[in-house]
Amino acid sequence: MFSTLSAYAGDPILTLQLAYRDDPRPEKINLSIGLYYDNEGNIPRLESVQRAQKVVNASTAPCTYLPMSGSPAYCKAVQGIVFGEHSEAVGSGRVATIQTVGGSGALKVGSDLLRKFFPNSSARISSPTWDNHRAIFEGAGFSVETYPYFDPVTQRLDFAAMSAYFRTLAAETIVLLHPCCHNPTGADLSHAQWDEIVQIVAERKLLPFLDMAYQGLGEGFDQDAYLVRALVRAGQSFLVANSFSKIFSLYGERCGGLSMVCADADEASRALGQMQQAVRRNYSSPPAYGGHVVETVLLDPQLRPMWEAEVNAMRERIQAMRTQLHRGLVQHHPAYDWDFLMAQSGMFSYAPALAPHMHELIERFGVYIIESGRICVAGLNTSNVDRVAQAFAAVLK
Ligand code: PLP
Ligand code: TYF
Repeated sequence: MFSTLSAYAGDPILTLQLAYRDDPRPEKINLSIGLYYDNEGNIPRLESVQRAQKVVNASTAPCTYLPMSGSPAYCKAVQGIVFGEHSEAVGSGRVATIQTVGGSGALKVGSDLLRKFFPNSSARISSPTWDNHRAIFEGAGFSVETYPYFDPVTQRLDFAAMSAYFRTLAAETIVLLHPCCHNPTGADLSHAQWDEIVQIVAERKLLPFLDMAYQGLGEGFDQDAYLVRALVRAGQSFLVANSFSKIFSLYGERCGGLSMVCADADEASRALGQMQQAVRRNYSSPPAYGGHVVETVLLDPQLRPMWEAEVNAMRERIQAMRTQLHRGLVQHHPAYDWDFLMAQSGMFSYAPALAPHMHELIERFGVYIIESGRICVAGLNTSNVDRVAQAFAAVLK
Protein backbone atom coordinates (compact mmCIF):
# COMPACT_ATOMS: atom_id res chain seq x y z
CA MET A 1 0.00 0.00 0.00
CA PHE A 2 2.64 2.51 1.01
CA SER A 3 5.42 1.34 -1.26
CA THR A 4 5.32 4.59 -3.24
CA LEU A 5 6.09 6.72 -0.21
CA SER A 6 9.39 8.53 -0.64
CA ALA A 7 11.89 9.02 2.17
CA TYR A 8 11.82 12.29 4.11
CA ALA A 9 15.21 13.89 4.50
CA GLY A 10 14.25 15.37 7.88
CA ASP A 11 14.95 18.88 9.10
CA PRO A 12 18.70 19.58 8.91
CA ILE A 13 18.69 21.56 12.17
CA LEU A 14 16.83 18.87 14.11
CA THR A 15 19.07 16.17 12.58
CA LEU A 16 22.18 18.03 13.73
CA GLN A 17 20.69 18.30 17.20
CA LEU A 18 20.51 14.48 17.32
CA ALA A 19 24.11 14.15 16.10
CA TYR A 20 25.19 16.48 18.91
CA ARG A 21 23.22 14.46 21.45
CA ASP A 22 24.95 11.25 20.34
CA ASP A 23 28.47 12.76 20.28
CA PRO A 24 30.31 11.13 23.21
CA ARG A 25 32.94 13.90 23.60
CA PRO A 26 32.41 15.78 26.87
CA GLU A 27 33.89 18.99 25.46
CA LYS A 28 31.29 19.22 22.62
CA ILE A 29 29.59 22.61 22.18
CA ASN A 30 26.12 23.03 20.68
CA LEU A 31 25.66 26.22 18.65
CA SER A 32 23.25 24.63 16.17
CA ILE A 33 19.58 24.71 17.13
CA GLY A 34 17.88 27.96 18.19
CA LEU A 35 17.34 27.23 21.85
CA TYR A 36 18.25 29.48 24.76
CA TYR A 37 20.75 27.93 27.18
CA ASP A 38 21.86 29.50 30.47
CA ASN A 39 25.49 30.00 31.48
CA GLU A 40 25.60 26.43 32.83
CA GLY A 41 24.49 25.09 29.43
CA ASN A 42 20.98 24.17 30.59
CA ILE A 43 17.65 25.06 28.99
CA PRO A 44 16.17 27.02 31.90
CA ARG A 45 12.87 26.61 33.68
CA LEU A 46 11.94 30.25 34.35
CA GLU A 47 10.99 31.05 37.95
CA SER A 48 7.93 33.06 36.86
CA VAL A 49 6.78 30.14 34.71
CA GLN A 50 7.26 27.60 37.50
CA ARG A 51 5.14 29.75 39.83
CA ALA A 52 2.42 30.05 37.20
CA GLN A 53 2.54 26.27 36.68
CA LYS A 54 1.83 25.77 40.39
CA VAL A 55 -1.26 27.96 40.04
CA VAL A 56 -2.47 26.13 36.93
CA ASN A 57 -1.68 22.70 38.40
CA ALA A 58 -3.74 23.53 41.51
CA SER A 59 -6.87 24.15 39.44
CA THR A 60 -9.57 21.48 39.68
CA ALA A 61 -11.56 22.90 36.77
CA PRO A 62 -12.39 20.25 34.15
CA CYS A 63 -9.97 20.04 31.24
CA THR A 64 -12.44 20.71 28.44
CA TYR A 65 -11.65 21.87 24.92
CA LEU A 66 -10.61 25.45 24.44
CA PRO A 67 -12.56 27.38 21.80
CA MET A 68 -11.09 27.22 18.27
CA SER A 69 -9.53 30.63 18.89
CA GLY A 70 -8.04 29.53 22.23
CA SER A 71 -8.37 31.07 25.67
CA PRO A 72 -9.79 34.63 25.59
CA ALA A 73 -7.44 35.70 28.42
CA TYR A 74 -4.47 34.38 26.48
CA CYS A 75 -5.50 36.27 23.33
CA LYS A 76 -5.84 39.48 25.35
CA ALA A 77 -2.35 38.93 26.77
CA VAL A 78 -0.94 38.34 23.27
CA GLN A 79 -2.43 41.63 22.09
CA GLY A 80 -0.90 43.48 25.05
CA ILE A 81 2.63 42.29 24.43
CA VAL A 82 2.60 42.35 20.63
CA PHE A 83 0.77 45.67 20.10
CA GLY A 84 1.57 47.45 23.38
CA GLU A 85 -0.75 47.97 26.34
CA HIS A 86 -2.41 51.11 24.96
CA SER A 87 -2.73 50.24 21.29
CA GLU A 88 -5.29 52.25 19.33
CA ALA A 89 -5.87 49.28 17.00
CA VAL A 90 -6.59 46.87 19.86
CA GLY A 91 -8.73 49.46 21.68
CA SER A 92 -10.90 50.06 18.63
CA GLY A 93 -11.48 46.31 18.15
CA ARG A 94 -9.82 46.07 14.78
CA VAL A 95 -7.30 43.39 15.81
CA ALA A 96 -8.44 39.75 15.74
CA THR A 97 -6.20 37.37 17.71
CA ILE A 98 -6.19 33.61 18.22
CA GLN A 99 -4.05 31.28 20.33
CA THR A 100 -2.01 28.96 18.11
CA VAL A 101 0.15 25.84 18.25
CA GLY A 102 3.40 27.77 18.58
CA GLY A 103 4.59 30.32 16.06
CA SER A 104 4.61 27.56 13.44
CA GLY A 105 0.88 26.96 13.91
CA ALA A 106 0.24 30.68 13.47
CA LEU A 107 2.14 30.68 10.18
CA LYS A 108 0.19 27.64 9.01
CA VAL A 109 -3.25 29.01 9.94
CA GLY A 110 -2.40 32.44 8.51
CA SER A 111 -1.06 31.06 5.24
CA ASP A 112 -4.09 28.77 4.78
CA LEU A 113 -6.42 31.71 5.36
CA LEU A 114 -4.52 33.96 2.95
CA ARG A 115 -4.49 31.27 0.29
CA LYS A 116 -8.29 31.12 0.42
CA PHE A 117 -8.82 34.87 0.05
CA PHE A 118 -5.74 35.86 -1.98
CA PRO A 119 -5.44 32.94 -4.43
CA ASN A 120 -3.66 35.12 -6.98
CA SER A 121 -0.99 36.36 -4.58
CA SER A 122 2.45 34.87 -4.24
CA ALA A 123 4.72 35.00 -1.20
CA ARG A 124 8.19 36.49 -0.71
CA ILE A 125 10.58 35.39 2.03
CA SER A 126 14.02 36.78 2.85
CA SER A 127 17.18 35.21 1.46
CA PRO A 128 18.08 33.48 3.68
CA THR A 129 15.31 32.69 6.17
CA TRP A 130 14.09 29.94 8.50
CA ASP A 131 13.61 26.89 6.20
CA ASN A 132 10.10 26.25 7.43
CA HIS A 133 8.85 29.55 5.96
CA ARG A 134 9.11 28.21 2.44
CA ALA A 135 7.74 24.82 3.50
CA ILE A 136 4.68 26.31 5.21
CA PHE A 137 3.77 28.79 2.46
CA GLU A 138 4.32 26.24 -0.30
CA GLY A 139 2.33 23.77 1.77
CA ALA A 140 -0.54 26.26 1.79
CA GLY A 141 -0.33 26.36 -2.01
CA PHE A 142 1.57 29.60 -2.61
CA SER A 143 4.38 30.06 -5.04
CA VAL A 144 7.31 31.34 -2.95
CA GLU A 145 10.29 33.41 -4.02
CA THR A 146 13.05 35.10 -2.03
CA TYR A 147 13.84 38.79 -1.64
CA PRO A 148 17.43 40.03 -1.25
CA TYR A 149 18.29 40.51 2.40
CA PHE A 150 21.81 39.58 3.39
CA ASP A 151 25.04 40.22 1.51
CA PRO A 152 27.39 37.28 2.15
CA VAL A 153 30.43 39.33 1.12
CA THR A 154 29.99 42.16 3.61
CA GLN A 155 28.19 39.73 5.99
CA ARG A 156 25.65 42.49 6.56
CA LEU A 157 22.06 43.40 5.70
CA ASP A 158 21.73 44.67 2.11
CA PHE A 159 18.96 47.19 2.66
CA ALA A 160 19.42 48.91 -0.70
CA ALA A 161 18.77 45.65 -2.56
CA MET A 162 15.88 44.71 -0.27
CA SER A 163 14.05 48.01 -0.60
CA ALA A 164 14.65 48.24 -4.35
CA TYR A 165 13.16 44.75 -4.72
CA PHE A 166 10.10 45.64 -2.62
CA ARG A 167 9.48 48.57 -4.99
CA THR A 168 9.01 46.09 -7.86
CA LEU A 169 6.37 43.91 -6.16
CA ALA A 170 2.77 43.63 -7.36
CA ALA A 171 -0.13 44.69 -5.14
CA GLU A 172 -1.21 42.07 -2.57
CA THR A 173 2.11 40.24 -2.67
CA ILE A 174 2.63 38.60 0.72
CA VAL A 175 5.95 39.70 2.25
CA LEU A 176 7.19 37.70 5.21
CA LEU A 177 9.14 39.95 7.58
CA HIS A 178 11.11 39.28 10.78
CA PRO A 179 10.48 42.32 13.04
CA CYS A 180 13.54 41.49 15.20
CA CYS A 181 16.31 38.93 15.74
CA HIS A 182 16.31 37.74 12.12
CA ASN A 183 16.69 33.96 11.82
CA PRO A 184 19.30 32.97 10.66
CA THR A 185 21.34 36.14 10.15
CA GLY A 186 20.83 38.24 13.29
CA ALA A 187 20.94 41.23 10.91
CA ASP A 188 17.97 43.51 11.59
CA LEU A 189 16.64 46.70 10.03
CA SER A 190 17.00 49.97 11.91
CA HIS A 191 13.81 51.81 12.85
CA ALA A 192 14.42 54.28 10.02
CA GLN A 193 14.79 51.41 7.56
CA TRP A 194 11.55 49.85 8.81
CA ASP A 195 9.85 53.23 8.27
CA GLU A 196 10.97 53.09 4.65
CA ILE A 197 9.61 49.54 4.26
CA VAL A 198 6.28 50.64 5.79
CA GLN A 199 6.10 53.42 3.21
CA ILE A 200 6.76 50.99 0.35
CA VAL A 201 4.17 48.57 1.76
CA ALA A 202 1.61 51.39 1.70
CA GLU A 203 2.55 52.66 -1.76
CA ARG A 204 2.55 49.25 -3.39
CA LYS A 205 -0.33 47.81 -1.32
CA LEU A 206 1.72 44.83 -0.15
CA LEU A 207 0.44 42.34 2.41
CA PRO A 208 2.93 42.00 5.29
CA PHE A 209 3.05 38.81 7.37
CA LEU A 210 5.28 39.36 10.40
CA ASP A 211 6.92 36.42 12.15
CA MET A 212 8.04 37.43 15.64
CA ALA A 213 9.60 34.47 17.43
CA TYR A 214 12.13 36.36 19.58
CA GLN A 215 10.39 39.47 20.93
CA GLY A 216 12.42 40.76 23.89
CA LEU A 217 15.67 39.04 22.94
CA GLY A 218 16.91 41.79 20.59
CA GLU A 219 16.69 45.21 22.27
CA GLY A 220 13.58 44.93 24.46
CA PHE A 221 9.89 44.07 24.19
CA ASP A 222 8.72 47.39 22.72
CA GLN A 223 11.80 48.16 20.62
CA ASP A 224 11.63 44.69 19.05
CA ALA A 225 7.99 45.25 18.08
CA TYR A 226 8.79 48.55 16.33
CA LEU A 227 7.60 47.27 12.94
CA VAL A 228 4.28 46.09 14.41
CA ARG A 229 3.61 49.49 15.91
CA ALA A 230 4.80 51.37 12.78
CA LEU A 231 2.44 49.40 10.51
CA VAL A 232 -0.44 50.09 12.92
CA ARG A 233 0.36 53.84 12.93
CA ALA A 234 0.42 53.82 9.13
CA GLY A 235 -3.07 52.26 9.05
CA GLN A 236 -1.90 49.13 7.23
CA SER A 237 -3.62 45.75 7.29
CA PHE A 238 -1.29 42.86 8.15
CA LEU A 239 -0.78 39.60 10.05
CA VAL A 240 1.55 38.86 12.96
CA ALA A 241 2.58 35.40 14.12
CA ASN A 242 4.16 35.43 17.56
CA SER A 243 5.86 32.64 19.47
CA PHE A 244 6.40 32.21 23.20
CA SER A 245 8.63 29.15 22.77
CA LYS A 246 11.91 30.96 23.42
CA ILE A 247 10.85 33.79 25.72
CA PHE A 248 9.02 31.44 28.09
CA SER A 249 11.46 28.57 27.55
CA LEU A 250 8.34 26.47 26.95
CA TYR A 251 9.15 25.02 23.54
CA GLY A 252 7.21 21.78 23.95
CA GLU A 253 3.99 23.40 25.17
CA ARG A 254 3.49 25.00 21.73
CA CYS A 255 2.37 28.51 22.69
CA GLY A 256 1.93 31.12 19.99
CA GLY A 257 -0.54 33.59 18.59
CA LEU A 258 -1.86 34.89 15.30
CA SER A 259 -3.22 38.42 14.98
CA MET A 260 -4.83 40.11 12.01
CA VAL A 261 -4.89 43.88 11.98
CA CYS A 262 -7.94 45.00 10.01
CA ALA A 263 -9.51 48.25 8.80
CA ASP A 264 -12.30 48.20 11.41
CA ALA A 265 -14.04 46.02 14.01
CA ASP A 266 -16.49 44.56 11.50
CA GLU A 267 -13.67 43.33 9.27
CA ALA A 268 -11.86 41.99 12.36
CA SER A 269 -14.87 39.92 13.39
CA ARG A 270 -14.90 38.28 9.97
CA ALA A 271 -11.12 37.77 10.15
CA LEU A 272 -11.62 36.04 13.49
CA GLY A 273 -14.26 33.76 11.96
CA GLN A 274 -11.97 32.82 9.08
CA MET A 275 -9.06 32.12 11.44
CA GLN A 276 -11.41 29.91 13.47
CA GLN A 277 -12.39 28.03 10.34
CA ALA A 278 -8.74 27.53 9.34
CA VAL A 279 -8.06 26.17 12.85
CA ARG A 280 -11.11 23.92 12.73
CA ARG A 281 -9.92 22.19 9.62
CA ASN A 282 -6.32 21.91 10.86
CA TYR A 283 -6.46 20.78 14.51
CA SER A 284 -9.84 21.96 15.87
CA SER A 285 -8.54 23.82 18.94
CA PRO A 286 -5.18 24.60 20.57
CA PRO A 287 -3.76 22.77 23.62
CA ALA A 288 -4.83 24.32 26.93
CA TYR A 289 -2.09 23.78 29.51
CA GLY A 290 0.78 25.88 28.16
CA GLY A 291 -1.59 28.67 27.21
CA HIS A 292 -2.95 28.86 30.75
CA VAL A 293 0.61 29.04 32.10
CA VAL A 294 1.54 31.86 29.70
CA GLU A 295 -1.62 33.89 30.38
CA THR A 296 -1.12 33.46 34.14
CA VAL A 297 2.38 34.95 33.86
CA LEU A 298 1.37 37.77 31.52
CA LEU A 299 -1.77 38.85 33.38
CA ASP A 300 -0.53 38.53 36.99
CA PRO A 301 0.83 41.79 38.43
CA GLN A 302 3.59 39.99 40.36
CA LEU A 303 4.59 37.36 37.81
CA ARG A 304 4.66 39.68 34.81
CA PRO A 305 7.53 41.90 36.02
CA MET A 306 9.37 38.83 37.30
CA TRP A 307 9.14 37.26 33.84
CA GLU A 308 10.17 40.49 32.08
CA ALA A 309 13.26 40.64 34.29
CA GLU A 310 14.06 37.01 33.42
CA VAL A 311 13.80 37.71 29.67
CA ASN A 312 15.89 40.87 30.10
CA ALA A 313 18.56 38.77 31.80
CA MET A 314 18.47 36.26 28.91
CA ARG A 315 18.94 39.10 26.42
CA GLU A 316 21.80 40.62 28.41
CA ARG A 317 23.53 37.26 28.68
CA ILE A 318 23.30 36.75 24.92
CA GLN A 319 24.71 40.24 24.34
CA ALA A 320 27.56 39.60 26.77
CA MET A 321 28.43 36.34 24.98
CA ARG A 322 28.37 38.06 21.60
CA THR A 323 30.79 40.70 22.91
CA GLN A 324 33.04 38.06 24.46
CA LEU A 325 33.08 35.97 21.27
CA HIS A 326 33.99 39.07 19.27
CA ARG A 327 36.79 39.94 21.70
CA GLY A 328 38.17 36.38 21.51
CA LEU A 329 38.07 36.32 17.73
CA VAL A 330 39.86 39.65 17.46
CA GLN A 331 42.52 38.27 19.82
CA HIS A 332 42.98 34.93 18.04
CA HIS A 333 42.65 36.17 14.44
CA PRO A 334 43.24 39.94 14.38
CA ALA A 335 43.70 40.09 10.60
CA TYR A 336 40.04 39.14 10.02
CA ASP A 337 37.23 41.72 10.17
CA TRP A 338 34.89 40.43 12.89
CA ASP A 339 32.90 43.62 13.33
CA PHE A 340 29.86 42.18 11.52
CA LEU A 341 29.23 40.13 14.66
CA MET A 342 28.57 43.23 16.70
CA ALA A 343 26.18 44.58 14.05
CA GLN A 344 23.96 41.50 14.53
CA SER A 345 21.44 41.00 17.29
CA GLY A 346 19.35 38.36 19.03
CA MET A 347 19.92 34.66 19.38
CA PHE A 348 21.81 34.15 16.14
CA SER A 349 24.90 35.22 14.30
CA TYR A 350 25.61 34.39 10.74
CA ALA A 351 29.01 33.95 9.20
CA PRO A 352 28.77 32.41 5.72
CA ALA A 353 32.58 32.31 5.75
CA LEU A 354 32.32 29.54 8.37
CA ALA A 355 29.88 27.47 6.29
CA PRO A 356 32.53 25.51 4.33
CA HIS A 357 34.19 24.65 7.66
CA MET A 358 31.11 23.23 9.37
CA HIS A 359 32.32 19.60 9.27
CA GLU A 360 35.82 20.54 10.36
CA LEU A 361 34.39 22.53 13.28
CA ILE A 362 32.34 19.53 14.36
CA GLU A 363 34.99 16.85 13.81
CA ARG A 364 38.15 18.68 14.97
CA PHE A 365 36.70 20.90 17.68
CA GLY A 366 33.31 19.44 18.64
CA VAL A 367 31.73 22.83 17.82
CA TYR A 368 28.31 22.32 16.20
CA ILE A 369 27.13 25.14 13.93
CA ILE A 370 24.54 24.71 11.16
CA GLU A 371 25.31 24.27 7.51
CA SER A 372 24.76 27.87 6.48
CA GLY A 373 27.28 29.27 8.96
CA ARG A 374 24.65 30.22 11.52
CA ILE A 375 25.78 30.30 15.14
CA CYS A 376 23.38 30.16 18.06
CA VAL A 377 24.95 32.78 20.33
CA ALA A 378 22.70 31.60 23.19
CA GLY A 379 24.68 28.33 23.23
CA LEU A 380 27.82 30.21 24.31
CA ASN A 381 28.80 30.49 27.96
CA THR A 382 31.77 31.68 29.99
CA SER A 383 33.28 28.15 29.94
CA ASN A 384 33.12 27.57 26.18
CA VAL A 385 33.28 30.97 24.45
CA ASP A 386 37.06 31.11 24.23
CA ARG A 387 37.30 27.57 22.81
CA VAL A 388 34.75 28.59 20.17
CA ALA A 389 36.75 31.71 19.29
CA GLN A 390 39.91 29.59 18.94
CA ALA A 391 38.10 27.06 16.73
CA PHE A 392 36.62 29.73 14.42
CA ALA A 393 39.98 31.51 14.19
CA ALA A 394 41.77 28.23 13.42
CA VAL A 395 39.50 27.23 10.52
CA LEU A 396 39.58 30.68 8.94
CA LYS A 397 43.36 31.17 9.10
N1 PLP B 1 9.63 31.56 13.23
C1 PLP B 1 10.95 31.67 13.38
C2 PLP B 1 11.68 32.74 12.67
C3 PLP B 1 11.63 30.78 14.21
O1 PLP B 1 12.94 30.89 14.33
C4 PLP B 1 10.91 29.78 14.87
C5 PLP B 1 11.67 28.87 15.69
O2 PLP B 1 11.37 28.01 16.35
C6 PLP B 1 9.52 29.72 14.69
C7 PLP B 1 8.92 30.63 13.85
C8 PLP B 1 8.67 28.65 15.30
O3 PLP B 1 8.26 28.91 16.56
P1 PLP B 1 7.52 27.76 17.39
O4 PLP B 1 8.59 26.87 17.92
O5 PLP B 1 6.81 28.51 18.45
O6 PLP B 1 6.62 27.06 16.47
O1 TYF C 1 15.94 27.85 13.71
C1 TYF C 1 15.99 27.23 14.76
O2 TYF C 1 16.97 26.63 15.14
C2 TYF C 1 14.76 27.28 15.67
C3 TYF C 1 14.33 25.94 16.16
O3 TYF C 1 12.05 22.53 12.35
C4 TYF C 1 13.73 25.05 15.14
O4 TYF C 1 13.80 28.01 15.07
C5 TYF C 1 14.49 24.55 14.08
C6 TYF C 1 13.93 23.70 13.15
C7 TYF C 1 12.61 23.34 13.28
C8 TYF C 1 11.85 23.81 14.34
C9 TYF C 1 12.42 24.66 15.26
